[in-house]
Amino acid sequence: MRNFLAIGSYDGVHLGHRKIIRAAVREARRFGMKSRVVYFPRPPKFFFSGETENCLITLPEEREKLIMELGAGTVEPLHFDPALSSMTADEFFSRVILVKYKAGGLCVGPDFAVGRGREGHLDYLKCASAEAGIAFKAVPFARRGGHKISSSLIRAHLHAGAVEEANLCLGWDYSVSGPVIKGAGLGRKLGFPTANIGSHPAKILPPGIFAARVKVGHETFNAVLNSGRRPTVDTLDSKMVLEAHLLDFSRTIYGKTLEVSFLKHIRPERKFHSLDSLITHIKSDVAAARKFFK
Ligand code: RBF
Ligand code: MG
Repeated sequence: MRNFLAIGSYDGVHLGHRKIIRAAVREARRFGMKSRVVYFPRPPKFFFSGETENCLITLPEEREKLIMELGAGTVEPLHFDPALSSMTADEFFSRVILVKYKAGGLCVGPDFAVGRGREGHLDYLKCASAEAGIAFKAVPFARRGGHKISSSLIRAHLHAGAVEEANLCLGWDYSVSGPVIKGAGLGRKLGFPTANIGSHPAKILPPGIFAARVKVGHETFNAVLNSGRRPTVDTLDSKMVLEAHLLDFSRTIYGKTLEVSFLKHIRPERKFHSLDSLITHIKSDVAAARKFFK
């Protein structure tokens, strides 16, 4: 069976990506083909810039799960490497799209391009598809507030701590997962024990204090998050950490995996003059989170 192929980086699987993938699923059905989604685990942009940390909206496994939830027949990674990056648009089209993925149809977003230096844009892909006798569908940008939704826009929102705006562009609540790792126990001494989450270094950690939903196994808890460098207790140049204080929760959960969904930005992190002042602010953060969840 031939495939209706959707190909892109799809980092974030945002509202624009969702339109593309749903279109591929729909077109595949219409033509009696299989919908096949191929994605670049490391977006070519980061292959070229060399960035590896604090830059992804979604890890590959998160992307695959979100894509499969949209009804894709299959999803598979294509590793963008020097060989791939040096192909011409013609080589990429014939070797990858036609031969490797046996495309009977192709569906892409408006900013997708193939070949070295991104030489083959939409017009190229449209012509190449017509010549090869396969179907072609270009899906326009999803928009919000006059802006084209893109992974870059969402990354900028996340880097600024603007998670509500990011979530509206994503169509799902931005989340970070990881095991609970042992902290110094200072949170407990302050009266606000936190689960420190060992998140993957490639994931973006939005900076600030947030109201969040935390999943532990099949249970979900309301929480307040600190995602920052703890300047009050640590040196200013210390690493970003993600810690969650779960509301109305008193168990220990070391070793368990948590999934934290960022829901509302409460305030930026600050350096306080005293621990008392930090505690006062954490109390009002907890109150703000409770109010959000009410
Ligand atoms: N640490 C800071 O240095 N500045 C802050 O503004 C700050 N805000 C926090 C808000 C909340 C809701 C929580 C749970 C923690 C916050 N922390 C802050 C981190 C705090 O210093 C940390 O939890 C303890 O040091 C234990 O790791
Ligand atoms: Mg802690």
